[in-house]
Amino acid sequence: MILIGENLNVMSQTLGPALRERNAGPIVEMARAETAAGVDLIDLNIGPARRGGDELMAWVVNTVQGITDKMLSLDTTNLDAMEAGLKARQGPVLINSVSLQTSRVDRGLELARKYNADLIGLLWSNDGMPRDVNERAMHTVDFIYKANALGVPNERIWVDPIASPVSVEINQVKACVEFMTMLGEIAPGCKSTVGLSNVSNGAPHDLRGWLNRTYMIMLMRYGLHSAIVDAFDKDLIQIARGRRPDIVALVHKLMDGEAVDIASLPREMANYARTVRVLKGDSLYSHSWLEV
Ligand code: THG
Repeated sequence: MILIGENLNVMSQTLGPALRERNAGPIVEMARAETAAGVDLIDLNIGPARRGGDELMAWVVNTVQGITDKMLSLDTTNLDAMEAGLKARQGPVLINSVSLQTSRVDRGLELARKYNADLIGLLWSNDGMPRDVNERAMHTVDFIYKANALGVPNERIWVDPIASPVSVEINQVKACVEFMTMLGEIAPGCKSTVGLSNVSNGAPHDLRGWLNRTYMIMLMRYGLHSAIVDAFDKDLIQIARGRRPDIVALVHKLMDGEAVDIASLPREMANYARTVRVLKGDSLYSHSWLEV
């Protein structure tokens, strides 16, 4: 599993102001901390950055690329900012992301070709969020057809089915898992990624990791290539690196519908078991899902 650290982002209470003020200290510190935490890429998330995004992205890339040898993921919807970041970058780079909207897709793909970059193909279309697994599959086929025609091969494309919060729509959570089982067939050679923390958006802060980690294991079972993650979730990194086969085995067992006596499990295992049941849609999500 390839891990993309999500923590360098403009929504952060400390890094948002640092980005706006071009205050390099906190940005460098975060990039160093994520590198030390053991992620494979660092996501540079400047948000929509409507005004001055080009200058900002170039500044962040230049601030970070001297202090880490990790691949960089440039995260913005502003394609002028994306191009400025790509120009500044010396080294491997991931475009996060190119969506399917007609006004954007050609330029995004053209940037990937021109700068020899990998890209995340975000399955967001003119109609917004895909409604189910079939729309995700159709969008994927459309996207790789366009990409190939413009000279971008499947091997450079990381498809993102767009994860949504379990507290909002369980069917969308399930659709992403089902999508992973299909991707290899509909898009041979493509990679995949998902914004894992999306699934726990709105959940109590100290409990979010249970949802993120369990969902990661469920998606990994069907070949998830990479994920955008909280770099400081130590348990998540351990699981992604294959050091918790006990947890993975339990999650797989529950995914297969095998009977498990949750009450007899140690607390950590019981928490994973209850979280699988919620993410499968077998029990209803509530903020106290670990207690029931
Ligand atoms: N797909 C792709 N890119 C993405 C997403 C995706 N980029 C943005 C997002 N989703 C992934 N990144 C984050 C970054 C932060 C958080 C969630 C996802 C987050 N932050 C905490 C919060 O908001 O409470 C804390 C913020 C902080 O202080 O750092 O949840 O789906 N391709």
